[in-house]
Amino acid sequence: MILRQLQRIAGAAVFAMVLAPHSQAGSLQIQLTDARDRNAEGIGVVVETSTPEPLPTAPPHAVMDQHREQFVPRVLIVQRGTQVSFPNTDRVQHHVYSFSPAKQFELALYRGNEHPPVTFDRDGIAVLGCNIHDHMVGYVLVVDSSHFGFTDRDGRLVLNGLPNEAVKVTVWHPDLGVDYGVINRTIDLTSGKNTAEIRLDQAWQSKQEASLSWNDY
Ligand SMILES: [Cu+2]
Repeated sequence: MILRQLQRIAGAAVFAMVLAPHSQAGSLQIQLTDARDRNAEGIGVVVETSTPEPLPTAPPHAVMDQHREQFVPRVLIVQRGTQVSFPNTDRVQHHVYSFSPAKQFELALYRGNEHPPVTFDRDGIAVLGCNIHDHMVGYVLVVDSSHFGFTDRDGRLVLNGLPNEAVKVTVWHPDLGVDYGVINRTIDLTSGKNTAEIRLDQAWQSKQEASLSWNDY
C-alpha cells in the first residue's frame, strides 16, 4: 500500500518535471557590498525582464506612513499602477506633495486617513515633501516590474518567480547620489547562474534604520 503511494508520488514528480516549461520560474540572489567590503543594507534592487509583466487582477497597494515627522518608509518601490496610501499617524498635520514629473499631487493639510490613495501610473522617481516640515523627504520609485525589494542586514535580497532569461538588475537608493539606472548588471539566468554580486564604489551606511524605529514610540 505504502509502496504504491510512493510510486504514485514519484510518478507525479516525474510528470511535473516533464511538464515544466522551459521558462520555469527562477530565483536570483543579489549580494551587495560597499567599497569597504561591508554588507550594504537597505538598498533598493529592481529586476527587469523582457517577458511582459502579467497584469495584476487588482491594483497593487502600498503604504507610506508619516510618523515622527518622517516618511516611513522613507523610500518605497512600487510597480507602475500601484495605489499608495499616505496615512498620517502623527498628532500634527502634514501637507504632502510631489512636483516630480513621475507624479504630481498634493494632499492638503490632514491627519489620519483623510485622503484616498494616490495612483502612481508613470515610471520614475517621485520626491515627496511636506509643506509644513521642510525636513520631511520621501521617495517613491515607480518601475515597470513586480520584482524588487531591499537588501537585508547581510546585504542580500532573494527574488523568486523570475523568468528563465537574461534579466537586468538595477540598484538604487537616494543616498547613493546617483540616478536610477546608473548601477546595473545583466544576469543571464539561463546559464544556471542565480547569484549577482554587486560592489558599490562608495562606502555605505544605512540611514533607513533610524526612520524605522517604531518600537520606542
Ligand atoms: Cu509635515
